[in-house]
Amino acid sequence: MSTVSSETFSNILLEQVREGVYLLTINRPKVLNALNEETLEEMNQALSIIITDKSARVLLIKGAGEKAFVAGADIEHMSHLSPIEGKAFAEHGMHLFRRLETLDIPVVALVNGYALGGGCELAMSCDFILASENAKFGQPEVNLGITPGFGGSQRLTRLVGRAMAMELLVTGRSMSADEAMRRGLVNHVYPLEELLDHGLKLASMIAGKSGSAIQLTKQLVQRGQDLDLDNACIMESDLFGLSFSTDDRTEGMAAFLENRAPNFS
Ligand code: DAK
Repeated sequence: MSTVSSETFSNILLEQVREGVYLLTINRPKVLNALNEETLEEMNQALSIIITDKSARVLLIKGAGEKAFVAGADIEHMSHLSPIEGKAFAEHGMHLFRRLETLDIPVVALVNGYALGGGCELAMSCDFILASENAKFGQPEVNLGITPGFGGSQRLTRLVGRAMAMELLVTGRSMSADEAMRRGLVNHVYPLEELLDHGLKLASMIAGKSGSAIQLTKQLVQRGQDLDLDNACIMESDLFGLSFSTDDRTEGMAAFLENRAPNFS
């Protein structure tokens, strides 16, 4: 894989692997990529870099190594926190995950192994998930005597429904990649060694589409899901109208009428 540019941090790697395609790797394989305060901070910095790059089109997120995406919030780190520090840690993660969810570009999780607790919450903050066959998803916080703290109780419920979310949250059991796909949490499952290639192919396909249309579409899906249908459809009409003000709309329609591929700006 050739790289256009890369930024090295202590706990993550941020690479621009193709024009417009960023790959963020959580890089703490010795602790199965568990999230501590520094990792959250570095991910925040990485998002700031991506936001200022107007050519950014897609962000992929994976874990380093072959065993884990992210095995949760760092339990060693959390074991020393006071209740006030615990609240601050949860707020830090919540803010970061919400930033990911509302980023202007699609964010895709490549779940290459364990996605437990904060790892499952991170994956669920992405727009969708591709998983390897060895992936395992779960919210095992009940085993530690705590509740999910990075939005897991809310996003899991929205994604798999209340009854299944309750079962997973109160038992702490893990789901295989296949079960997660059946339950609507995962879009596709691939052999581990093929996961990144599939992620990159998908990212290239997205990067070739209209960036402005994708940005507006993400807003529609993200903001629309918490609205009633009437107001959501009004928002869709508004953003549909707004899309007619873009150069991409002029180019996309002209290309269709001239029977050629569009060249989006
Ligand atoms: N944190 C820290 N270290 C971890 C870790 C984690 N979450 N998961 C694994 N490790 C470390 C292990 O301690 C071990 O370190 P060494 O002993 O080698 O030094 C190394 O990674 C390899 O792990 P194992 O030896 O355990 O590997 P196995 O293959 O045997 O087992 C496993 C893999 C994923 C099943 C197991 O490691 C495991 O159960 N890990 C913990 C999974 C877990 O419970 N995750 C959820 C964490 S709770 C909140 C904010 C956030 C959250 C909650 C509240 N507020 C502040 C309110 C979120 C909570 C969570 O995410």
